[in-house]
Amino acid sequence: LNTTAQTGNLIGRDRGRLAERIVELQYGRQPAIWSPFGPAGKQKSVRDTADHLAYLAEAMAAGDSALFYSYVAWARALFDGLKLPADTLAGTLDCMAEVIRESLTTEAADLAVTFIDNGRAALVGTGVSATFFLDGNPLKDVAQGYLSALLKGDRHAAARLVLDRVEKGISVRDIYLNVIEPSQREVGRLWQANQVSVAQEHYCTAATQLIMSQLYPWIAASERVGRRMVATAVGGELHEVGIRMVADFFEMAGWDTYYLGANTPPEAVVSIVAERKPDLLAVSATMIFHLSRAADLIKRVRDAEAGKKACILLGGYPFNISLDLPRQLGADGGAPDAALAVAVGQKMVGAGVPR
Ligand code: B12
Repeated sequence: LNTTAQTGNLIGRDRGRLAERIVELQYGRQPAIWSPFGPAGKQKSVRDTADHLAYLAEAMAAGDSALFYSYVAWARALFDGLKLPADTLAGTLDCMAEVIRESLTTEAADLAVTFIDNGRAALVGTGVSATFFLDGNPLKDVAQGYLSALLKGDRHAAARLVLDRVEKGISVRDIYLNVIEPSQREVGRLWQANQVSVAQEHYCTAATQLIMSQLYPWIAASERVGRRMVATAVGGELHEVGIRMVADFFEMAGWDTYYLGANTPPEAVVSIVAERKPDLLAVSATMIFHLSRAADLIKRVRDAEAGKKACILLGGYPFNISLDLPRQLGADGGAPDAALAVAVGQKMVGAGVPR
């Protein structure tokens, strides 16, 4: 029996060996691209290829080829930024399909190659991703000013920009969704295009977290509604700004929130759910290769007594690519941003989602 999910799991488990073989094949085929990188470059290619396979495996495990398509689109923009020849990634996908055909049964390989071919479609077109500072954003100028201050290393100017607006009555919700979220996404895009350094991206994120803390006097002021929520990111996940925003939006809607931040071990989540008995558990995952951890966490929470009563929301980057994914992974639902997370959460808890 070869289901897509089983084949994905097989590829995920065997990705180290498959990656070695794929790189061997590709180095033989495209020596002009690869030989200048030497043995150290070859080791790095094996690691990168194992990463490609991890994304393929998770996309197959979730049964959604859009996840692999989006990853190939992302990798392509990254490779363009690094000025790697245009056919590099196409060559990797060809060798990947070939090695998978050599290694798996025809039936399983057909399933995997369908996903790979879907990914290949992301290599058509320009590959340049557009700015996150959109014209329809009412605070576009503030967002641009905020990021440009941070990229110059001036977090005080960035903080002042935001605090001035909040003092004049712009809501923290608007600052979060129209300034901080697009600015963080834009810095990611610029990093991917090789236009800002890893250090600059770290600085922007650290400064942003500091600035978010300065907004707490406006966040904690709302009337309580007698609902509890716990917010966390899955084990291994280092992205925490999004789930912190989600927790803050619930706080602003009057919920009592318990925010655990990034990289929380599943046992810790299970025990805090038992202790706090929340109405809702919000789980965040950004990296596609953490999707199976999200599914595992949800299962563990549901298997425990207190977890049966909590509604579970799942969100983050991959869930904005594939909207059915939260339910597929066992959650009660998802939402693409912090404002909608509250709307969905309130509805679910009010209605008591049947399971
Ligand atoms: C800052 C950052 C980091 C920091 C995070 C530090 C921290 N303390 O948070 C560090 C340096 C650790 C990091 C590491 C990595 N990162 Co990073 N990172 C980012 C960046 C630039 C910003 C993240 C952020 O703050 N976003 C802003 C928030 C507000 O948006 P959000 O997370 O989407 O959250 C909103 C919604 O998704 C939703 N939501 C989120 N959670 C939940 C939960 C629920 C329940 C619900 C309902 C909704 C919901 O609501 C939120 C608010 O509206 C993004 C770019 C991006 N597009 O986001 C890249 C990005 C996510 N990272 C990326 C990568 C590749 C990595 C690394 C693999 C890099 C590396 N080679 O090491 C590692 C992986 C680390 C790991 N194991 O987790 C890629 C992912 C690409 C992909 N195809 O998967 C991105 C997109 C950058 C890029 N453009 O290439 N990163």
